[in-house]
Amino acid sequence: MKITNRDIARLFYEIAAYLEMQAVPFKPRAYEKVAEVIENLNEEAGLIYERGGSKALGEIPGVGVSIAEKIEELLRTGSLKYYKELKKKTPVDLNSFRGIEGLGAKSIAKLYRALNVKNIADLEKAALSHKIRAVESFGEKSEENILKGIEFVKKSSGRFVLGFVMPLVREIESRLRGLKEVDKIVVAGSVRRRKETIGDIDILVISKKPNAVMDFFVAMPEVARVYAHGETKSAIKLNNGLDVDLRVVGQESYGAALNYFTGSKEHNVALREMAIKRRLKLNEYGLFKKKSNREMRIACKTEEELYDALGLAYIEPELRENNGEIEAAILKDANKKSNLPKLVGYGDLYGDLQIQSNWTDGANSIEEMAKTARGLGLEYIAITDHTKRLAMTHGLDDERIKDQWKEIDAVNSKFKSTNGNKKFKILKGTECDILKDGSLDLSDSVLSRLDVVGVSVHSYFNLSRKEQTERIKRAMENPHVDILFHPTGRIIKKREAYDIDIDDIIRSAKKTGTILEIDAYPDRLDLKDEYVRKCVDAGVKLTIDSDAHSVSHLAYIEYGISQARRGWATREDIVNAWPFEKMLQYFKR
Ligand code: DGT
Ligand code: CA
Ligand code: CA
Ligand code: ZN
Repeated sequence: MKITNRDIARLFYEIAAYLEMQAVPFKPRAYEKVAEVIENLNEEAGLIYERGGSKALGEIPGVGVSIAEKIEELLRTGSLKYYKELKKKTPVDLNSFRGIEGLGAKSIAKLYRALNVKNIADLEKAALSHKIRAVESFGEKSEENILKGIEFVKKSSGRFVLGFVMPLVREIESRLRGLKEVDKIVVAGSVRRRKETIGDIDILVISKKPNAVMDFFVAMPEVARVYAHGETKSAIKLNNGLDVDLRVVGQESYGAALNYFTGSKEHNVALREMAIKRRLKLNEYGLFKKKSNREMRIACKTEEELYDALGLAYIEPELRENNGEIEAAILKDANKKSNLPKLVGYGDLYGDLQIQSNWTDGANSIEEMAKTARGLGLEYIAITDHTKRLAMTHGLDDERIKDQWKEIDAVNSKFKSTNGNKKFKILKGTECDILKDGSLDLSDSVLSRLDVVGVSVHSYFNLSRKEQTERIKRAMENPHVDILFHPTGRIIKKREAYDIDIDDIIRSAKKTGTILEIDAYPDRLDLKDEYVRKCVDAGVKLTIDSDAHSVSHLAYIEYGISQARRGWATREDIVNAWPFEKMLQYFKR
């Protein structure tokens, strides 16, 4: 992760706003001034630091020792403790307001102090009741603009990255599961289909006492707004802006309701048409057959029964997009088999092949990463720190990476002695930068001594399609290169993929035996599902890696598995779902 002057400035503006909310005197203005200076520097602070260390940073006008230290911490670690602590102490999440045009951190601080506005829902309420125009330096016009901004955010960027909101989803789910009135609960909708981003959360509950469940639901502490509070259906908005729908159904229609509310809409429509062809009727209440003039419910307490009644094998939620899964699920008479793939499972991975340590921009040591990975049930990890081209991260060169090997050897030998029968291994790897011309940022002789070589693009995102594709192909042609990491470079809701000919890349991966990565980091999920499926069809092998920069990120690997499943990948397609020796043999020699 490269820290730019813009990143630094934005963080300092936020610090100023948080200090302002806490009514700290003078300091907010000081931070704002520094932010302005950094924003307008002619040279990247990262380069200044490279050249002259924190002393050179201190020579920037307005930057004292303490600020220089903060910039240094940011450049070196990618984050800032002081900022995190401030953020924790303040009940306002500035990030949640991002996207509302013209409403900067400073304005939010003002609205918080004047009107106790803590989130977008509060903001909308204040604007609708015309309280904002009364606040100093705001007017009718700004009130209108705020409402327009909220509308825009709702429409365009109202979707949430699944992996980032999943902890909250699970928290709400387990709270509801704990109620004695709840017999069964499932989170359906796009969450169950494990889409990259979700529009809202759809929860389905079976209960004989729905009122108690609903009363609890609408009174949860995170609720910012209640849209509906009924016996079978309630809907709320959480204070982070995310909507939650809750439905309560009876046991008899559980399978049909779960199927309906899981979607996708396109999958549902296609299923309903299949039902009609079989002279059946399918809706959220059940599957029905007309007999004389009565409608009879066909057994569908579970989804399995429902699919079976339609002549289909059970379809995993990740496949339900009407992209051919229904055709593939048709049961062939004799043996009741279908053409659906057996998807790679959530517990199928043996290791993780992209992990950063504190040798570069990771937060934790090699040993800490390894221990956490082992705790998650993995048998190996590869340490793949950045290389020197990524100066901001203190990328490794030919010499420093050799020093790193000594540490890996030392930690590996500890694992042997302390871990008795169950072996755990750290592989020597790299996330080697692909330079502009497709050459690599480490020498061939170093690359040849690594256990696993990953390569990736971190610069020149704007090359023409032809140049970018050729550049990456050239890197894949290097005989030491095993994996192309995060192949398209997109960051969900932040950055478009760079322009490449993906079919050409996949052909070249096939030809050179290069593995393509599914980067599991929640806002990367790169490759996307459609491309995963292209690889599966082409016989190009994949790896699923966390791209962890701290121990807490290692668990993100789950979202990569979802992505693989949505791309129809089986265990055969994923090299780190193979036994270790088989995977090693597949790497280029
Ligand atoms: P999202 O929330 O935008 O990420 O996507 P979903 O798929 O969760 O969509 P949502 O929340 O609007 O609806 C939840 C499920 O309810 C959806 O997956 C399928 C079902 N559903 C909603 N509207 C319709 C509809 O008009 N027709 C049919 N057949 N099903 C629908
Ligand atoms: Ca939904
Ligand atoms: Ca919904
Ligand atoms: Zn990277």
